[in-house]
Order: sequence, then C-alpha cells, then structure tokens
Amino acid sequence: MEKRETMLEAYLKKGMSRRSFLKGCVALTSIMGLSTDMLSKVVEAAETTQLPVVIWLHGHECTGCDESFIRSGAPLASDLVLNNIALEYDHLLSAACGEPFEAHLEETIQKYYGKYILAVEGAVATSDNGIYCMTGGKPFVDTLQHVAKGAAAVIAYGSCAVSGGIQAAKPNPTGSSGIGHYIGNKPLINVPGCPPIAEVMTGVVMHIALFGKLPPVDSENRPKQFYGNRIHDTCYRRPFFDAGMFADRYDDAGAKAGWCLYRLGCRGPETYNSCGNMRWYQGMSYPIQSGSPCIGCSNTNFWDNAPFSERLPKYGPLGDIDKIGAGLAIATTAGVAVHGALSVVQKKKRQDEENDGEQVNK
Ligand code: FSX
Ligand code: SF4
Ligand code: F3S
Repeated sequence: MEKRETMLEAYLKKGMSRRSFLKGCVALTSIMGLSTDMLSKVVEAAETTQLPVVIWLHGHECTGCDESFIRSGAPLASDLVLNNIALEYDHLLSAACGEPFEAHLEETIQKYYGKYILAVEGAVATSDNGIYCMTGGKPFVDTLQHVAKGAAAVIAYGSCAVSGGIQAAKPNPTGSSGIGHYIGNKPLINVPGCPPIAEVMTGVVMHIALFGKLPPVDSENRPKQFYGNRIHDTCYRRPFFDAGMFADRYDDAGAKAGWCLYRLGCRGPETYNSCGNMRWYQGMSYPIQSGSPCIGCSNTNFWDNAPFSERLPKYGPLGDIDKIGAGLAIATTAGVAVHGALSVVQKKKRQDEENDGEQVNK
C-alpha cells in the first residue's frame, strides 16, 4: 500500500508554516476533549501518523449532519477535510458524481481494505427491498454492508444513523433503523444528535485518526467526553429550575427573564449531550439559550416522544414539578436533594457501564 502523507506533510505541502500546524494541533487537542498536557502526544501523532482514509456515506436523512459538520470552527471543517483526513468519498461534499465516482469508491475500498474509517449519516431503509433509499443505483442498505466489510471502524453520525431518527418514527413506513445491525462486528461509535454538534463530529473522527482507537465510550457506544453530562447538568437556566422559577409560555415574563423551560416541555433532564457547555456555532448559542426547550434530539427514538411542548411526565419521586419552588421552600429543598441524589445514582450507573476506547486496525 502506498505511503500517505502525514498531517504535518499536508500542511507544509500547501505552503503553510509549522506554526499553523501547531495551532491546528492545539485546536484538535481541545476539540478531542483532551487536557493540554496531551498536546505533545497530539503533535507527535500528527507528525508521524499517515492521514486516515475516510469514506463518508449518506443514507436516509436530511444531510443536516454534514451541514453541521462544515460549520466546525476549531478546527475548521475545511482544515479537517484538506489537511487532517484523506476524505476519498462523500455523497454530499464530493464534487464528482455518477459512474466514475462509484468506481472511485470501489477502488478506495480495494486499496485500503481493512484500514479506512467509515462515517455514516442517515438511517437504513429496509421495507420493500430497500427501495426507499437508493445510492449509486443500489439500495443504501447494500452499499452500507458492502463498504462496512472493509472498514477499520464505523462512526454513526446523527440520530438517524444511531437509531433511525425521523425516518424510524412511528409508524415507520420505510422500515428504517440505525446502522448498528448492518455493519457486522466492526468497532462502532455512536454520535447522536439531530444533528450532532460540529466540533463533536470533528473531535471523534480526529481521535480515531490520530490515536488509532475509538475514544472511551459509554454503554450506548457514545464518546463519553461529549455525552457524559445531561443538558440539565450544564444548563445556565438551572438555578431557575432549582429555585422553582419556570416560564409557562414562550412569551410570558418568566420566559423573557430567562427562567427554566421545564414546563414548556424541556427534555434537558433526560438528554445527554454537550450543548450546554460547548454550545453551537463556535460557542454562540444552543436551543435553550435561544428560548426553545431541548427536544432531546440525541435520545433514541426521540421523535416518538412528541409533542415536545408537553412536559416530561414525571421528574423524580416528587412527581409533580409544580410542588418545587413557588414559595414552597421545603419542597424546593427536598426537590434539589432528591434531584442531587438521582444525579449521583445516574452518574454511578453510567460509570459502571463505561469502558475505555477500542483499538481499531487503521
Ligand atoms: Fe438525521 Fe443527519 Fe437529523 Fe438530518 O445526516 S440526525 S434528520 S439533522 O441529517 O441524519
Ligand atoms: Fe435548562 Fe431545561 Fe433543565 Fe430548565 S429543565 S434547567 S431549561 S435543561
Ligand atoms: Fe438537541 Fe437538546 Fe442540544 S434538542 S441540540 S440535545 S439542547
């Protein structure tokens, strides 16, 4: 197999300085959720590791995940695609199309068999022999199975690839599901969200690219550095929740004052994602900051939990959230205590289920 260039060589070849390369490594270290003392390891890997070949497939979806990805700010998506990975095939981002494009996919599979990373967005549609999602003239499910056979590892980007997403919402006429059952026994990492945060997408692929293994994952195969907290745990409106101060309408005085959106249906207490701390568009905002409750877009089958304006049925043993706050100091204290205890139990459960990153044969 021919030797591919390293990340450093890719930078230098394009006339960029070593300083730019180091700045790129700093951005990557931060986005992979690593501490700064790992920077030297990232630099070393970027100097010596050949750029990983990536094949990126799109199934049954809206392409929102790639739309999110191309807005990655640190690192820039353009840097990632041009300097940090060797993106050989992408249904959405590649300029090529038609038979030469499909032939290139085949060549890439043969040339890098067992070595490439397969990134997948979108669900698999299986009803009526898969005709509801065709790519390259074939049912997507066939393409996926074919490409997955030669992959070193598979990344499921977005809630559709992870659990079927909106296509799999009841009554699911296209027989859609996540990709997990169609990739054999390949190492799989799930990156849910509709779509996932751009920098989470870049952070995951670069971790595999540079270190040759999946980042540590939780019991649902999600990278724990990005899905280790609930939205509720990092929400800046949380003090209002704890104080029992809730908006009842999108335009009432509480909403205008930034109070908690729980009564408007917020799924933050049951949703694991990084929106509260990383936010979107280079840290600009996230749904709750924009006045919309979290709809739990990184949860399995979250569309079936609509309507999203309906509040979560129960929250802890107290049941009725109205008993918390609103002058009921005792209930508030009890609520916070129970809430804290539940968080500890959940955290313990998750820690028990977690494991370390799986090696991939890159
Ligand atoms: Fe699904 Fe992604 Fe939602 Fe859309 O690629 S996760 S419908 S944002 O596009 O798959
Ligand atoms: Fe934030 Fe929603 Fe939790 Fe309220 S319920 S604190 S808005 S995550
Ligand atoms: Fe999705 Fe909730 Fe974040 S809706 S984008 S997980 S705040």
